[in-house]
Amino acid sequence: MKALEGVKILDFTHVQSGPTCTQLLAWFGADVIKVERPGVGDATRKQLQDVPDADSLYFTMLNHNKRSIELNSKDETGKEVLTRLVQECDVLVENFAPGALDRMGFGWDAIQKINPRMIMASVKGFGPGKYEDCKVYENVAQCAGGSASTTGFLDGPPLVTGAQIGDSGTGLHLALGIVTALFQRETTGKGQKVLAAMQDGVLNLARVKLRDQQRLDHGPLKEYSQFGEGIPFGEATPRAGNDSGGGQPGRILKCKGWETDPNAYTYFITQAAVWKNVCDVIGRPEWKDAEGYATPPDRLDKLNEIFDAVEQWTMTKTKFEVMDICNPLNIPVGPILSMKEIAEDDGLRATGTIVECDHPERGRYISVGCPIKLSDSPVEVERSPLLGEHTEEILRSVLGYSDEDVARIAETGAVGEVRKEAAE
Ligand code: CAO
Repeated sequence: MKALEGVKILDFTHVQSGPTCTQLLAWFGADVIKVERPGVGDATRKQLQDVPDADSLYFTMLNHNKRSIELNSKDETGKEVLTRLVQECDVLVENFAPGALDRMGFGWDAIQKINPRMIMASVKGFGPGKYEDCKVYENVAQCAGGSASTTGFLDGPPLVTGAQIGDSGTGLHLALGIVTALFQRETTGKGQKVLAAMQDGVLNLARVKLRDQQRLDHGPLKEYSQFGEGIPFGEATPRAGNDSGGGQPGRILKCKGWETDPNAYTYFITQAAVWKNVCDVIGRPEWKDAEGYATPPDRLDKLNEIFDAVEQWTMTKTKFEVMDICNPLNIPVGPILSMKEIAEDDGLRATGTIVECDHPERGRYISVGCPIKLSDSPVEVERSPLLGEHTEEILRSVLGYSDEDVARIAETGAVGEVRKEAAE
């Protein structure tokens, strides 16, 4: 028994944000039926292809445990099938450009008429307002949501981050909205609209920077390195390099081998509670009680000097040795792990966070499994579907179409390849 067993998802998502959401729901046990344009499918199937003629990793890593049906939703017969799917499913998830679903004839009013219990969940770039009609991709959201302006170094341009907080981050927000709406439906018996705007999702994740924006009204942000460097603050939350986002100062510091290994670094936090341990470890015991160093506020204007001293020590150790020495002393540190190291990490493989899948076209590939672990709802990661792999199965087993119906529908070309097989 899986947590979402029995829940049927009509998955109209594509690219990254929507597919992240429906993949999570599939891992929690929902039956996710991915609707794709006949012969074309999700555009990511053919983007960043590394194996000729095989679905790309972009696609396979975002569409595990789903079934794929080819369906032209603009064709009359396609609309008939889609109407049946809306009747059968609990949730429709989509991340089309604004207005696309209405143009198809399946906007919120139409959906409610067909199935009042249906939850309609959407990712859009922006919420209602002046930008609501814009198409949006990951980095646009990072910029519009406040992340880019607060990422990077003070003397450099705004930066986007490698973590896909606009796409995958918004997918996560949407998934929470969907299960919440399903929970409310238990009481009301009604569906509802769920909207996760990418700008809102990014801002939610960048919340601490809006906190700092308001703190600026009351004086400089003393935990930012620029305070100790005597650089005045401007009107907006500045970029803070690798400064810690919280009240405990931290930095990325070089470790042994940094000259040749781009990831020989550690994150090191001089947490107030373990200041004395930090002083002992780095060989500066005199700082434990010295005037100007003993308390956290005293140290705020000396962060560069302190972290330079810590770095002199970390440069004599590998990033893993730093971890081995600091962890028993409760000093929070973290090695900068490369994607290669993560892919080979036994611990992540043991927990199912890194998995391997077999794919008929591309062979074996590594993927990220479900990052959320439920003790009573285990996850078995299955490969992504081929385009239209389950068209016939869905027409028959989910929608209950007879042989004659399948042949009739197939004949129109509205459902792709099954046409030939069923007509024969
Ligand atoms: N059958 C028939 N038509 C279909 C179909 C199907 N099964 N599936 C999609 N289509 C049609 C849509 O109806 C739409 O047609 P119209 O423009 O005539 O209404 C068309 O395909 C293209 O859809 P789209 O506009 O969503 O796709 P795009 O490539 O032009 O834009 C994107 C992509 C991501 C910019 C846009 O979908 C968007 O802004 N989505 C919302 C925000 C979002 O999720 N962005 C992140 C994506 S991940 O980086």
